[in-house]
Amino acid sequence: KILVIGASGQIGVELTLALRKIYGNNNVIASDLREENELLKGTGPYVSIDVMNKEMLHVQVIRQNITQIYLLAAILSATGEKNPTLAWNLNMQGLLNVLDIAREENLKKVYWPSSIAVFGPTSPKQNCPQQTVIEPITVYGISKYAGEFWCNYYYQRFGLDVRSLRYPGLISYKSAPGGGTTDYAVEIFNEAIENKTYQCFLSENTYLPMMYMTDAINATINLMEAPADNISVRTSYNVAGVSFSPKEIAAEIQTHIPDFTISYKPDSRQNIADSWPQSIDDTVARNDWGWQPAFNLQKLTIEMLDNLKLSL
Ligand code: VAH
Repeated sequence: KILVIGASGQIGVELTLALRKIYGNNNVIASDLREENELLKGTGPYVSIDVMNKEMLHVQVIRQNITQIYLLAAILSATGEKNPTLAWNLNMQGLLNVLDIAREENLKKVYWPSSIAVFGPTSPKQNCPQQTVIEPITVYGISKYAGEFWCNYYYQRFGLDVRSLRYPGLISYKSAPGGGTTDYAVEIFNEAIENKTYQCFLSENTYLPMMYMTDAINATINLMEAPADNISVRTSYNVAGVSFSPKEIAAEIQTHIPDFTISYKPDSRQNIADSWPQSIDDTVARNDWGWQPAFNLQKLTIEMLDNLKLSL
């Protein structure tokens, strides 16, 4: 059985629904510290788990006959800068708890997301490669980069089949993001529909690597289903979707909502955004397990507006 930790979060909701479709509702146990997300209710088992409570997590893994764990619980970049100790403790200890239990119980596979946030100001801005100078300057980035090395260690030392992707900023309509620097790319759609105007907390030409959630979920499933021999990266794979700036996504929205207006009021998240690459080179993921994004800016804008209008 599969355990999803952090199932009520932005990625967790969609990943849980996708896994249930593939493996069967009752074979995917959703868990979170928070209460069950509305979209998950009635689709399968839900347990309350605090990933920081290693003993309790271990009991659940045994009791629920878990063979795979997807660990999505984390504090993201902006929130992490407000609460460095909590971000480091949760992001790091949560992963170490899962890796250790997975080793002890000889679990089949573990999935753990990293992020393009591992890259810092000294990494190449354009087509940032899989291996390069990586000097994160946020607690979130530090915890994700350190976590990548722990994943690699558990693979090399204990043979644990743990796999990881460096997600760009993720855009989705089913569940809200929480505390990220790229969240403007989700807020802008909600505001465009509800208020026809959006005040953006990043400046207009802040290019960032982004990805539509459907692509991110497909990348995760494809990676986890790839033969172990194809996996050449046991830290975390670069994957790219589409890079754009607030100005570009606003213009794309205006082709659908002509009277939509945007204003800019950069805040502390601007420094975080400026430290990240503007685009990512994902050649290794394409070669190893056939990664291929499906959503460009035009397509994701249509998807987001259509689905958000429906939910009004
Ligand atoms: C964040 N959405 O903004 C996350 C992501 C690349 C950004 O890791 O912190």
